Amino acid sequence: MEKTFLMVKPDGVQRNLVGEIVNRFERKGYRLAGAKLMQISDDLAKEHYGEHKERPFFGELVDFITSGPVFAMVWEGENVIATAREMMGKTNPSDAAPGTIRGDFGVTVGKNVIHGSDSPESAEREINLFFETSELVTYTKQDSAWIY
Ligand code: DAT
Ligand code: MG
Repeated sequence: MEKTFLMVKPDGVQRNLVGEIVNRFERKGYRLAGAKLMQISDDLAKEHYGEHKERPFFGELVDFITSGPVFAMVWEGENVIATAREMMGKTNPSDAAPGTIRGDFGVTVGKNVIHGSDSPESAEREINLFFETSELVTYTKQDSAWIY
């Protein structure tokens, strides 16, 4: 089954949105495989956002993502990578549809509440960057027969 890496950013943690965000993916029918509250180091931030290192906002992005704890998660389910991105909404909350996480809770692109992997390659890279294999749990959920 497909896995993705999702993370409530420091603004989402400070604004008490961890439970709301977990609830959305839980109710959707995805399975939580791992989760932790953590402080991202400068090195990890630069590695995670490496694809943006030449962008003018890179410094601000690293400062922001290290500005407080984040809630890192791995979720599993059919087509979870693309669907989680849909549930998050567009990168800029002012373009994100109501009903999406960024559409409902964000205002500016610099503080857009949540991160999610954008492809199978980035999901694998980001899961390995943030989680040890031993931190991910494989188990059967009793509701899966009512979802699949
Ligand atoms: P996403 O988080 O939707 O995958 P991205 O990978 O293009 O978006 O950018 C990573 C983060 O960088 C994004 O969540 C917020 C920030 N960002 C993107 N474009 C920005 C911009 N023009 N100004 C400031 N921050 C920006
Ligand atoms: Mg991205």
